[in-house]
Amino acid sequence: FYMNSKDKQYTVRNTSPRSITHMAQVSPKPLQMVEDQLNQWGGEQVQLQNSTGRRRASERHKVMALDMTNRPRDMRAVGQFGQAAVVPPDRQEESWSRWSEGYFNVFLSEQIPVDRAIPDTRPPACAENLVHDDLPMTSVIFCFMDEVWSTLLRSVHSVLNRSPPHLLKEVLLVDDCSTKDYLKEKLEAYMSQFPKVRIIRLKERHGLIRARLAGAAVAKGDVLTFLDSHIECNVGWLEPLLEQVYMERKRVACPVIEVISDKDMSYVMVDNFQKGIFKWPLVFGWSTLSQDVIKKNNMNDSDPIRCPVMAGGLFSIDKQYFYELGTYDPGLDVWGGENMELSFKIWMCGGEIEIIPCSRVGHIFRGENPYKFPKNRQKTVERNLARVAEVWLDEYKELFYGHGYLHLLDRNGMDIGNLTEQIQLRKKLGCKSFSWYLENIYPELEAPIVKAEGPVLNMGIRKCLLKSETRTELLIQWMPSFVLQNQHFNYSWVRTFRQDASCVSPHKTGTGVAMEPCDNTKPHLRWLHKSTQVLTDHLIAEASPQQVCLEAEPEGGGVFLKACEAANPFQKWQFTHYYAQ
Ligand code: LR7
Ligand code: MN
Repeated sequence: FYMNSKDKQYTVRNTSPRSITHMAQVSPKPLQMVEDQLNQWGGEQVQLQNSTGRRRASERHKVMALDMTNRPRDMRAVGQFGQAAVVPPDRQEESWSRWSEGYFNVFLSEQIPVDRAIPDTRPPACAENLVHDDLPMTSVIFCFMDEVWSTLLRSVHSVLNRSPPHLLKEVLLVDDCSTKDYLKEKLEAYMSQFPKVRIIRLKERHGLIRARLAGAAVAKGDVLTFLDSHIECNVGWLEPLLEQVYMERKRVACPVIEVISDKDMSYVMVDNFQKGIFKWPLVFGWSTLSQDVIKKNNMNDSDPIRCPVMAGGLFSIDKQYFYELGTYDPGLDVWGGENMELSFKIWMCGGEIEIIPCSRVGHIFRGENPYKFPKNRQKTVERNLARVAEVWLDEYKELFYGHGYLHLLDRNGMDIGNLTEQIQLRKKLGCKSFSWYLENIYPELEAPIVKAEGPVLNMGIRKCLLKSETRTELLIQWMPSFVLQNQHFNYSWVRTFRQDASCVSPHKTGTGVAMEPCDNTKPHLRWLHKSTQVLTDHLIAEASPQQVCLEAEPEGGGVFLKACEAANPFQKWQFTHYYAQ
């Protein structure tokens, strides 16, 4: 499943043999060793990579990855070598008062050189990796909205300083209609010293999704590399990403995202063997590969890691492939969900996503968004996720809605926009189903849509529910020795209580219960059933004003609705099977 990609990765793709260069001679330095590093750099001369020189594979040249910051101008500068910076006692207040400008230590960020050195955190094995010397060029796209000046600059400098010039086509800065004066006035002047940097201004606020698309639309490189605007690219970050995309054009390559501390701006190395995953309701997270998986696949810490989903902010993708995939859904607004959308699209439509451990980029993780959402933040994210769920999740969208988003399903007042184009796109691309994705790409996620199923036993009368074949009413009958098909019900994440396409429904008037065609968007078809195998509970009609429960008639074989009573055994029902959640 996880590839040990040595063979695949470095065999030459075309028939004409290409020469191969050493990517980088890595000298891994744990963070504690920055002092040693400092001494070392003070002494021996380190040769910079001249990446344009072609080398034959037989030559075993030690080549340093390009790092223009490896002999920093000011070795003693605040935050130099990625070390923690300290706010002087008399500036504490100032530092706190500026926190909300970016929701990180903006004061310290300003003190730190825009081209500081950071520790080379690549795993030692990266030293053995080779890359082709005719990799495609990339356009690096930063979109930003009111980004802090010093971090935006440091992001750009880190790209310029640590990317081989022959691989960097341009740096595109897409201003998503920032309000800050410094971003309007000073940016052009500052960036004019770098011929590769271009600034694109959006006339209205679009959010990061459409802002990235605006960058992609004018990009001249063969590969698009998206980055957040508060990052620092580490030594040798670019070559391994481009190598992966080059070897397999449908492969999307992500760097390891390391941490730039929001408090002291130190560069913190992250653990190895992490992959991007999601939990319901489509919440991104990291998951560490188990020792079993690592052993079974004979993985070392420099091997690519296949990811069910990407974090979203940092990745390289073949430009043509990005357009073949139909880019992002342009109907996604401002922030959120686009990483899920693109991840599902990539995997389900024939591509793949990998984290490349030899590529490392630091990112400032912030507690809050430093910009306003034109509409409310929660509503925006919900709407984006609902679009993704409707287009990509098939029947599994019930799990998404069931985990706290039932109000979206009802669509009262919520307009998630037109999805025709996205649905057509999925068809046109001939993408696989979401159940294929779960089975093959994310098998660890247990995703049963039904929470409980089988014959439903009433604990008072000790008989099972039965759907009448001639009437719409539900009946109760003695439990037979074999299971009748019309005794088989299920209870799902969207809280429907159903048999095939018929759902249990309370009568509009009266206390009866009947079956009607299922429709997930109808709130009156929802029931609450909180139960495990041992603990039985009530089936509660959620829509009714006072809580009413399904109750079995001790005599007569009928069921009806009555005010809930905690201790009434005739109101307790148990399904035969419950699924772990
Ligand atoms: O309206 C906006 N316009 C923008 O241009 C809102 C944001 N942006 C810019 C913003 O300035 C920044 O450069 O878009 C970029 C991402 O915004 P962040 O930094 O506020 O997002 P984040 O880091 O909190 O969130 C992660 O999830 C987002 C979901 O939409 C995006 O995919 C981000 O790129 C993504 N960031 C990462 O993957 C970095 C690692 C985080 C993790 C895990
Ligand atoms: Mn970010």
